[in-house]
Amino acid sequence: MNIEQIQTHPFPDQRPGTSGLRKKVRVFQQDHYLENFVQSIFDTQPDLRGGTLVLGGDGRYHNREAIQTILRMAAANGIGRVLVGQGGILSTPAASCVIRKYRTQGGIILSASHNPGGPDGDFGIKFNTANGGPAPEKVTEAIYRRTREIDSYRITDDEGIDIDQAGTHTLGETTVEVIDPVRDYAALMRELFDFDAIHQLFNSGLFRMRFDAMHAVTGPYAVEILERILGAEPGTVINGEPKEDFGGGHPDPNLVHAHELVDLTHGFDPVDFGAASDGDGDRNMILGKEFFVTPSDSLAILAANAHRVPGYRNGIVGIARSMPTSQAADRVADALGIDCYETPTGWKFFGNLLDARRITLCGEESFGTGSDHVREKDGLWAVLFWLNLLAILQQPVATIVRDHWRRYGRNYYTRHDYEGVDKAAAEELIQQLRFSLQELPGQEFEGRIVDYADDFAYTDPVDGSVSANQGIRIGFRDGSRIVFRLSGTGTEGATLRVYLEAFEADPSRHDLEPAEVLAPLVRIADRVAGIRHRLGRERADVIT
Ligand code: VG1
Ligand code: CO
Repeated sequence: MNIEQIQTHPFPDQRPGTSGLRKKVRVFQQDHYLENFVQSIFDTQPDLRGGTLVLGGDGRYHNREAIQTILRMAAANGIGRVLVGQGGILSTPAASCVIRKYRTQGGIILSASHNPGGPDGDFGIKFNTANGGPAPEKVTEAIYRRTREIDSYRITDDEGIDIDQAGTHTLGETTVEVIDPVRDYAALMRELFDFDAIHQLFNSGLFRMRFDAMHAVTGPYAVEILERILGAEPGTVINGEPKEDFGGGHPDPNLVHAHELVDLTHGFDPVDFGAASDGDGDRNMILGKEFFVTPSDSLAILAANAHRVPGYRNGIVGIARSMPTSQAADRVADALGIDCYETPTGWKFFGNLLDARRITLCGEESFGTGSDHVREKDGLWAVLFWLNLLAILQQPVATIVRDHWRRYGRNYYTRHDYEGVDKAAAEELIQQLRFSLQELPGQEFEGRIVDYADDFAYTDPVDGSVSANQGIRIGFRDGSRIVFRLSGTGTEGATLRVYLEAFEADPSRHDLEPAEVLAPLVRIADRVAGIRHRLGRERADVIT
């Protein structure tokens, strides 16, 4: 093995966004592009030298090539040992699990999550620290600064190794262990949930579910855990074979993109329970018979019922939700007498709270739910949590949710995404909103009076770090809210997200159409921000 020092030049656009560096595959295929970013990780993370690195991805197009490149660079940079998922596969939560279980110094996850894959699709890379979680901003900023000055990287001239056979290989001084991507994760799930109760539920003959893996990474995890271990009937997992282009689909588990699953919960002989996960396995969608559970409600319901599940039997110490997530979880925290934290969008902001044991559960409106069992959101975990509750409560999903609303009130919620809009126009829209913040409080719109308007800034209660400009919040006296922010995961133009929420305490008004209840807020959002006028769009592209 020879180590080569390759000359390179900085790329200006390698600042990680909400969740790692995401770009078009073609951008990553440029000479030196991936290598520069990986070398910048190694240069800024000295603990990896002589330590252990976890490596895997969601199996999308370019995953295998990238894995080989990173292995050769790891060997050239003195990484002691690499644990790589067989076939280059590790779901995001499984990678987090492996990083923690083997007390490694961190991991590299290759994924663009729910973004489409294939030669014309997206690719991504993310560094997770030794706690198993996405690197906090001070680490991603250090990596980014390094990418701005890098002039060479180190790589071996090896062929790479066979990542399809489990076992131990060596690359120069580096040990490469190809591991079963599912085993450690499945073992962790068994510790948290009552597998016997779920097994009985599947065997009762009275319960049917479908899990849509969307041709993405959770296929092998779901088949092993749901069908093989828990005894769900074969065929419970649909679209279970991971594909490099996700079968041409958009692996985003929501009502728009997972419509095949949605259809199975409707019409003639619907299934009792439907669930789906995204490209890298960290998101989840939960459906009952003709019933959709919003991710914000799901977090609140899991929190309210956590004591029923073995892994959380002793109760939860606190909850956190990202700022745009509905305030349903806050009401549960209130009732339990525990803290509820409001953090910026992105899982990296939960890490410190989890490490400091201030919270047990956390979630985001974007179909992300998780707990202190790993440091990523976890799609299958949420599905198993729901299955455990269904097995214990012996009630339909819809009944559980309606009971919850009766007790805590209902937070009607929706998100409107304006995708691929002109970047300058979207930034201008946010800027104008910022200018108008001072004048908004006290103003009345359609009978609602603005209580506060601000640009959300977060001070981490554990390390004191401050993250400003995290989204515009407009809160009304009746508890309703509008939030505006720009996406940090897109790869084309800009995406404006508008989050709308209205609280309803009266149970006789809990069965209204969310679109109807929230229509006035949609109009107010347009009036305040000038969406149609500034972006030239009549309506949102995706409503979830
Ligand atoms: C989106 C979601 C955010 C989530 C992030 C990563 O970010 O809104 O809640 O944490 O994706 O999820 P943004 O900046 O586009 O709004 V995943 O499953 O793409 O890793
Ligand atoms: Co994801």
